[in-house]
Amino acid sequence: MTTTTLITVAPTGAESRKADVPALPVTLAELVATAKECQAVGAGVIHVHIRDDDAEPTLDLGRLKETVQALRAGTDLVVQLSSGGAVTDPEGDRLRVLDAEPDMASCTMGTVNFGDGVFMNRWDFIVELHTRMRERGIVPEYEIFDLGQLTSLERLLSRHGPPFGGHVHVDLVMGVPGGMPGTTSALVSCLRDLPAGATFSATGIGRTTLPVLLASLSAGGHLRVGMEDTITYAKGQPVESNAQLVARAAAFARLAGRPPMSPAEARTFLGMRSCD
Ligand code: KMH
Ligand code: ZN
Repeated sequence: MTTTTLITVAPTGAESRKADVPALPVTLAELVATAKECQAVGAGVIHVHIRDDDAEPTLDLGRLKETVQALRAGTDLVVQLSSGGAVTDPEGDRLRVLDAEPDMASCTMGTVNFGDGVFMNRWDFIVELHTRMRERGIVPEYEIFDLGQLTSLERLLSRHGPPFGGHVHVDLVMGVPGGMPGTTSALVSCLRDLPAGATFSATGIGRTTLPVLLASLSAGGHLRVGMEDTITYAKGQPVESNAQLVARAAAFARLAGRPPMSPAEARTFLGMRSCD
């Protein structure tokens, strides 16, 4: 078990609407301001979805490049772009995300029902993402929405080799309607099937945020929090900011005796080349 905790902030996502969630960061200025606040209170990695001028999700390459540059200029955070996008995004656009040259990108390990939609991740598409990331020196975060996706990860690694940097880091995304539940027992079930030597973070969607956070910490795991995953801080209390969620996660991590990693420590932990 590491003596520190990796905290990833997922500030925006592709699902909530700005009109419904005014605190959601959707412009580049809002995103960079959020990133700075979150780094100050304990985040090491930022998982990024971006929006267009109408605050709708987009995978526009020019905007993605601008976003990566602005986050690098304004923070030390590890910049992880979402290759998942929105459930409506075509595979070609999702692969093109890598052209923005982030430090990391997400790589989801299978298809899953996603609320009323379907988050499609065909095997050949997964292999393509994994392979292109390695060719370009981008570290993947393998996103796991259901138990069987860990078996797919094992198959991917055994057939197509390790990721860039050699370290396997997994994010358990729990409590999506259609995926595994956000419970301690589901998290413990996943541990059995983690690839040897892999580390994991976990995030619980909606009301499963706190149970998953506590389960992950107690199991030696790391944390992802943010308004991509929950817009309610406590019952009847909307999230005020992403930093509020990161600060709470950092406080729990300190209580658990594993304080937050700095961004530099996160880079080493994830097997990344250092930023210069
Ligand atoms: N927005 C979801 C459909 C990822 O970022 O890689 C997919 C998602 C996963 O959020
Ligand atoms: Zn995402």
